[in-house]
Order: sequence, then structure tokens, then C-alpha cells
Amino acid sequence: MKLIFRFMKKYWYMALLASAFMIGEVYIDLLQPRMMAEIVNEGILGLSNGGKSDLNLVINTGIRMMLVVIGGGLCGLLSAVFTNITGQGAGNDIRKLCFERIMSFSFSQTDDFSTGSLITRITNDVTQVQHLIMQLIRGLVRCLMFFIGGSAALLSLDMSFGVIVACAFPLIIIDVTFVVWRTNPLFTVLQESLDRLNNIIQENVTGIRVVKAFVQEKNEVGRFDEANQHLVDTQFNVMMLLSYLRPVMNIVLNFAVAGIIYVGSNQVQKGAIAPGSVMAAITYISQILNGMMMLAMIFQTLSRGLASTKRLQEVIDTQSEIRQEQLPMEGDGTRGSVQFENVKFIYEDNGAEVLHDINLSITPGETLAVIGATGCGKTSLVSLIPRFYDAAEGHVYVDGVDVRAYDPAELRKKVTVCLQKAEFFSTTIRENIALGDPEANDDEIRKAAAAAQADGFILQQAEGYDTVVAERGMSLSGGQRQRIAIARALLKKGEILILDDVTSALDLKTEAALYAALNREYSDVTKIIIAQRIASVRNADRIVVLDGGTISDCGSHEELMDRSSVYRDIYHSQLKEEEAL
Ligand code: DUT
Ligand code: MG
Repeated sequence: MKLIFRFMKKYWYMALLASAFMIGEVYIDLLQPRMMAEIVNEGILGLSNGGKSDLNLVINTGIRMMLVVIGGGLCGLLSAVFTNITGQGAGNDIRKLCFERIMSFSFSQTDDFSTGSLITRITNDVTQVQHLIMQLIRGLVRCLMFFIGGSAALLSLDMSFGVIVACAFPLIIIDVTFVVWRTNPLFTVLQESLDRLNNIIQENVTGIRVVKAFVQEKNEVGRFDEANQHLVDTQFNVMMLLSYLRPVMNIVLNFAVAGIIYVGSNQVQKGAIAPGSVMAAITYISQILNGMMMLAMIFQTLSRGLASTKRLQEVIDTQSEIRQEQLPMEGDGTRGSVQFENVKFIYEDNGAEVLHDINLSITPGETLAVIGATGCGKTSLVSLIPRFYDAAEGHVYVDGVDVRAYDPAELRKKVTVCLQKAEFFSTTIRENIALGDPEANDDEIRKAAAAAQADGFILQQAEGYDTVVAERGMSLSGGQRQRIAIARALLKKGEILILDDVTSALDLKTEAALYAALNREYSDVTKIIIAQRIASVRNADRIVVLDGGTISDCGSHEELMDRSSVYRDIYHSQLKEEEAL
């Protein structure tokens, strides 16, 4: 609820207007039975005119009624407009804040929520909260007005009708309470099964190529069906419970109407009330009870909306773990140095200890290569530098300052990572490269692309730099994609450049040209290069051999050939592969 009020604050006057117009609409609805009674009592039966009907009165009142109805419609329309402004506005604000939060999440926080759940929250849950807000300012007012105003109008006709309201009221309350009580817990389940379904859809749509390549469509459809069935079952249960409402309500309503007719005709015979007023009373009782019935709908939206509010609150309350910490900011005066000090790293979501006892010092401008078997922790090691993850123990320093002391955005300006898997946005090649520096001019973009050995093939594309690439970069080959990603990283001009296995899809000649360009044009940048092939790393200043989650050795190619058996093993196995070719 806190969340809702917080976001409605900005629109309080809109909400107030919406409620005011709603009150107007209901007031007019309640006025009509009275005018109808007047037509019957005075116009037709002529009760105060000795039984002489009065056609003029019928016409006059009829016209008045029509005008009033138009006024009521206008109020209803305006109320709906202001309600929408409030609901959409607040919903939009919540969605924006959630999106900002999600953008600030660390990788492990995103893993914790799961992407599917985050998508459900920002779409479906926000919609539920919007419904809730709209119900609060419209439905609740409407229902209370019908109940209070309707009862007042009914009792003002004849106090003896009070008995009927007093009998019907508890029955409806019991009905509503029962349904609300039973459906309430189901809404959380409902959102969760929607999460699960969205996760499956998301995985399969983004991974459709793999699914098809491995002919897994049947399996995946099965997985989808299962999750979908769960959703359907839950929804069915909710609907079943809700369907108790109507019949009970109808029975109560019919009895109430019969009661009004019975009490009313007695009163008419006693001369206490006019026949037209009994007609009005029948309309009032159905208005009152329908108002109560709406209460059930409101409670339903309320519990659904509250379940969603909780889920959104979770997102909003999750402060990014990657926050600047109060640590000394004095550096050692270097520009582009990195130190690992007794670092241990664990993936929190599965508890896997990936790295331990990492001690490493990288000097500015150095080219450091990291080599090691697949899965040995190379990517994990370098992701600690831009703080994609935090070390479990020990410290990582950039320019002599603990990475935790930096504003994350500042740190990531210094450290550029070219990820193992190149991600693209569905826009032009130029803009995909310019992501590295949105202010860069064409010359700078071309220069970065040239160093990344990408300029040549980009110019060969149909529209050169303006060629639009697909989201997953599918219109390009693997090696082309990697080179565009490298160009993007080079354009950023950080102090430290991390290339995570980005040259694996390049032929040796292109790779050599890339390294030559890096040494020539980016000599002051510290380069950390992860590679699988010895050929890619042998010219690096130093090579780190990662084995069993720790640094087994570090030195130049010659030194390592001399003293590291792990390195020699890698070397010989690759040599054999080459010979075998
Ligand atoms: N791991 C996780 N969770 C993750 C990522 C990796 O538990 O989100 C595990 C898998 C692996 C280890 O950490 O056993 C190291 O993974 P990393 O990606 O660092 O290995 P790599 O050396 O970069 O492997 P590759 O050469 O295949 O890129
Ligand atoms: Mg890796």
C-alpha cells in the first residue's frame, strides 16, 4: 500500500477529481428512481390531484430525467478520464522506477530474480497495480456511495424497508468474505506461475536457434505445456471461486425484491406510501446490493493488486549490491594498473568456489594474457575488475584504489570489457560501435573499426556503416560480430582493455593484425587478453596460466615453456592438433 500512495501522491488532485465526478454520477443514478416515482405517483396516478393524471407533469419530469441522465453520463465520462490519467500516470512512474532499478542490478541480483520474473513484474504486475489504483479511486467510491446513498434514499421512502437491508446485508458480506478469503492466496500463486511461463517463453524465443538445431521443439513445447497448464489450473480455481458470488447474490437480490414488494404493498394499503415509491424502492435495493457485489470485485482487484505491489516493492527495495563503498580513494598515481590481492571468488547462486588465492599485479600499458582450460575461471577472474561481481575474499585494486571505492560508473569508464559473447542491438553497425562512446565522430569510429580489423568488411556490407544488424547480430558471421564488438570496446578508450576470448573466431592472420594494431595505437592501454590458443598469447608481455581455480604460473612464453608443465601441456596438445590438421 505504501508504494501505491507514494506513486499516487503526484496525481492526488486528478484522483480527487475522478472521485468527485464519480460521486456526481452515482448521485444522479440515485436521483432517477425518485423522479420515476414522481411520474407514477403524480403524473399517472395523480395522488395529490384527486386521481387525475397530469400529462404535462409526465413530460416535464421526463425531460428533466433525460437532462439529468446526460449530466450523469458526462460525470461518468470525466471520472473515467481522470481515473485513467491517475492510473496510467502512477503505473508509468512505477514501471520507470522498476526499470531503472533493474538496470542497476548486479549480475547476481538479476540471476536471483530470473529474467522472466523481472519481465512479468514490469509488465503484468504493473498492470495489476494500475487496476488497483483505478478501483480505489472509482470502484470504492462508487460502491460506498451506492450503499450509503442508496440506503438513505430507501429509508427516506419508508423506514420499514430497513428490515430488508438489515437481512440482506450480512448474507452478501458472508458471500463476499468467503470468496475473498479463498481467492486471496491464489493470486500470489497465479503471478508465480506466470513468471515460470514467461521464463520458458523467454528462454525459448531467445534460444530458438539452439532449440531447432537440436530438434528440441517437442521437449520445449512439453515444458511450456506443463507451465501453461499450471497457470490455467490456478486461473480456473480463481474463476470457480469467483463464480460462487453471482448465484448467491442473485438469490439474495430476488428475495430482497420480493421483501420490498411485500413490505411495500402492506404500506401502500395502510396509505403510508405511494405505489410509485415502491417501484423506486425496488430500484434502490438492487442498486445497494449491486454496490455490495462490486465490493467483491474491488476486493479481488485489491488482493491481486496487493500481491503485485509486493512483488514490485521487492524490485524497488533491492538496492544494487554494486554500490560505492566508503573506502579510501587515494590511488598510487598509476593509470591503468590492476592488483589482485588474495582474491577468492564464489558464485553466490550456486555456491561454486571458482577462484582462490589469486595474487597478481598488472602494470600500466602491459599486455597480459590469461590462458587455461575451459571453465577454469578466466571470465570470472576478469569480471571482478569492472565489478560485475564482487570478490568473496581479498581485494581487487584499479590504479591502487579498491574497486569497491569507485562509483561503479566511473570504474566502468576506466575498464572496458569486450565480452566473450558479442551482444548487439538492432540498429546500424555505426550505432552498435558508437555504444562505446556515443559522442564519437565518424573518423573515430572508422579508426576503432580499422584497428579491430573490421573496417574492410563493414565497407563491403550493402550500406556500409549504416547497415542494420539483427538483434543477435545474425546477419554477420561470428568473426565479424566479434570484430565489431572489439571496435566498440576500442572506441571507449578506457585505461584497461579486457578482451575475453574475442579472437577465437578470427584466423591467425587477422588476429596478428589486430594485436599489431593494438600495440601500435593503444600502447598506453593496459590489455588483458583471454585466449585459448598459445599462438594468440605468445607475444604478450606476460602470460598467466590459470589452473584449478588459481594462478599456477605467470611469465613470458619462453619462461613458461621452461618451467610450467601445465603451459607445456597446453602447448604440446595444441601443437599436436595443428600437426594432425
Ligand atoms: N560458473 C558459475 N556461474 C556462472 C558462471 C560460471 O557457476 O554464472 C562456473 C562455471 C565454471 C566456473 O564458474 O566452472 C568458471 O567459469 P568461467 O566462465 O569463469 O570459465 P572460463 O575459464 O571463462 O571458461 P571458458 O574458457 O569456457 O570461457
Ligand atoms: Mg570465459
